[in-house]
Amino acid sequence: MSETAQKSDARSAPGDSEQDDSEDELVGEGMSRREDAPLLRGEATYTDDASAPDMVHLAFVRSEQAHARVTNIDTSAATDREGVLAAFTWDDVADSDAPGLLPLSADRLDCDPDAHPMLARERVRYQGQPVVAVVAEDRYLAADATKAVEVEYEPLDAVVDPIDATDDDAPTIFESAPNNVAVTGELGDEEATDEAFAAADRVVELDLENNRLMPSAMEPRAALAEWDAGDEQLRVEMTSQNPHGARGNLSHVLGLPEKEIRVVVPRVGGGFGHKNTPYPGEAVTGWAARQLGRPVKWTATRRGNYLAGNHGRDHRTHAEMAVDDDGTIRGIRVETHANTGGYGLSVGPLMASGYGSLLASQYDVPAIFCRSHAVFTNTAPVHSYRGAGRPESIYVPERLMDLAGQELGLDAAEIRRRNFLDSETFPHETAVGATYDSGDYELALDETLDAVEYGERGTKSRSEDGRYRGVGVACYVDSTGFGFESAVVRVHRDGGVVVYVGTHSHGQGHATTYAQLVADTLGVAYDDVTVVEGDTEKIPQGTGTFGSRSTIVGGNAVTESARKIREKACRVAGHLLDADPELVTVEAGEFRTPTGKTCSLADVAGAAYGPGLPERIDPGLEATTFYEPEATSYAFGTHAVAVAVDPETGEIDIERYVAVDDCGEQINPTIVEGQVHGGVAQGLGQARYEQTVYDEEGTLKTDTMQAYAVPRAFQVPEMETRETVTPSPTNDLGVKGVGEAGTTAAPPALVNAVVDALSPLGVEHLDMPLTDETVWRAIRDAEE
Ligand code: MCN
Repeated sequence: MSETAQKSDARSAPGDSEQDDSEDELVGEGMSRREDAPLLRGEATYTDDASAPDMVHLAFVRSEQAHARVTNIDTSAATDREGVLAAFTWDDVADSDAPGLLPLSADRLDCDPDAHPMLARERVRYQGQPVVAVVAEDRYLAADATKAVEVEYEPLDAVVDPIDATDDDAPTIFESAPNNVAVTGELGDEEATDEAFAAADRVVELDLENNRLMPSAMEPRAALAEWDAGDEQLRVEMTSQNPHGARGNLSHVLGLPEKEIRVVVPRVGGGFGHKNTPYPGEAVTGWAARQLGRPVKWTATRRGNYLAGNHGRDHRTHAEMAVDDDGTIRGIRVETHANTGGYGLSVGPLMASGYGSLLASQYDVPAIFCRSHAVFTNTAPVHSYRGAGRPESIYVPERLMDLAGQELGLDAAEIRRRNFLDSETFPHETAVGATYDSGDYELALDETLDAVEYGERGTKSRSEDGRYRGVGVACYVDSTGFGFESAVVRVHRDGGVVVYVGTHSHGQGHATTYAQLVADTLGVAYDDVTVVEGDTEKIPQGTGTFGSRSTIVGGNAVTESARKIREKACRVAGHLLDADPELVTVEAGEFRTPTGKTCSLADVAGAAYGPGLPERIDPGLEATTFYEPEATSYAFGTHAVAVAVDPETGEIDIERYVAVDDCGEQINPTIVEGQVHGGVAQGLGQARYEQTVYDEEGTLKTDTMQAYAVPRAFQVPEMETRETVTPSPTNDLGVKGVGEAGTTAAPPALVNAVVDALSPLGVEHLDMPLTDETVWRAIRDAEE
């Protein structure tokens, strides 16, 4: 490991001088995840494992039409069946006190589209949209009864491609958006960019497709809702990355005040961004429980999840880079059409922290202009998928960089090196308004080149074994640390410590990481710290887990609460031991005075909750923090891939994969490595295998796991991970996020490698996914 800076003294607190240099410090240790044992033993339970007395089951009739008017619905044959309680349509929702409309997730639109109704209202706009909700005594009866519902449609022309959708003769999906453009966003200075382009020696340009992906978490979405008429409370147990956000969404759709809704989120079997947004499924389940006065459970089928769960990416981009003959970049100009699906609103072009604001990547680019259009189509809503704007954005400069190098005869590493922001220039505001906090990009590149033995891989000619070899390099920055987070640390009377925090782990290992932070800060044993996420009744407020934010925002929040407790506990201990609190030290849960008198955290807690505290000390041993970092942290890194491409089959063999990532100080290097591994696996999935296919009528052709090629274990290569450590000055812990590093870096690294391998044939670009067939055809076309 190479460090670019000394560890910050971020975790110091009054009276802890012995702790700072302690070899026992847990932060920085690659401890195994405490979450893993029940997972490995098969003891872990999920939403679908939950049940309630008298529970009934819900299943959806989904539209098989992508665009149609709903002219008639006949549910009688379904409701006549024994065991079927109800078959709800929009008319039932309209007759209830629930608005039934999902909140829009965009804050600015150029049109006024209909909100997504929780059951179709007159019209369907994508295949899979829920039309009828059937409730029955068991899930099989419910699923069977959906087939007895008759829905008549008047089909309308459909459009699935975001550029075709803007044609004058394309079908209109929402009347207020005649050309189907939901919003056009602009970022950067167009005039300055035009001038930079006019002054540059040359311009390279590319048309890129960032392929549409379907998040494939092992656990499909699910909910179990119970309405307590006595207490007037709706309890919804569900799959979510963001329990408080889910409560807000349910409140909006169901017209219930937040205080009457409790969202409980147990273990979540993967989210990857798509369990962070409002959907009809959970809302209808909650609504039906209220209507029927019985607990209602719904679990999406895999097909239902693929049809109607948010998809990701799907950009068509025209990108240009103005560059001088010595490789100096003068400007970047981008126009992208982001498919937002029916109703969905792609975060990519809309979020300031997303798409456009990362187009400078790691480079000193004086002028950038980006115009992005979010376009409605008759496809499933598109929203966040691990990276949410970052992979779409970084792919652009990283492909342009290689193309410019190719044209100028400059090596991919060299042209990047010539344009890096200098490590001394931070904080640095880019031409698209992102303020990078810290970075040492050249160091990460050097580490990567060293690990992949870049110098020895120079030849691009066909190797003796008949395969083409190449190396791809991709550098990235990642905006991490959005919003605020709350954390309560409560010490029980017996000294047990419970942390309540508003993030929600769905595979990231927060129960381990937060316990490491609290154990160190508080000076208690790791096993004495329990971490609780996922209950809106227990946790004051929360923003959830997405955008690689939890370590920065949640981590600092729990640390700050632990610090407050430590300070107070030392005062209580000072009172108990008759000593100056400033001189009390804590280690392994024991408070010690300079004269050797000691007491335990249980003694302190007992005193804190008991009578007899001096007036200057408030009773209780609990602290709450609402934390928001000063600014966004920009994680970064460089990935490199060495490939051999077989011209006979088009098969890509990944011979080496090296990832060098910098997420500032690391709380748990093992988890960081795991996060990089998982992200790279998904990034390579996008680059090599995954492609969501709709036909022209808007029918999803890849609606099963057999048709949609998520990489399997044997298709994920060995990878070597290294790190550099550049602390973030934006937060006390000096951390940055890492959860999306792999999905951002791997696609351009792999594409760059394959294009590099095939460059002797004149290949300049290939669109993802680089399936064997795509590569084989490219070679055949080039050779011809
Ligand atoms: N970490 C650390 N030190 C740092 C940064 C992170 O030790 N400087 C560790 C922490 O242990 C933390 C983990 O890495 O538990 C991830 O932290 P962070 O980067 O803050 O990301 P989040 O916890 O906010 O997770 C979000 C991110 C996103 S956006 C998606 S999508 C995602 C992901 O993480 N989906 C996942 N990782 C996933 N992993 C699994 N297994 N399943 C998913 O669905």
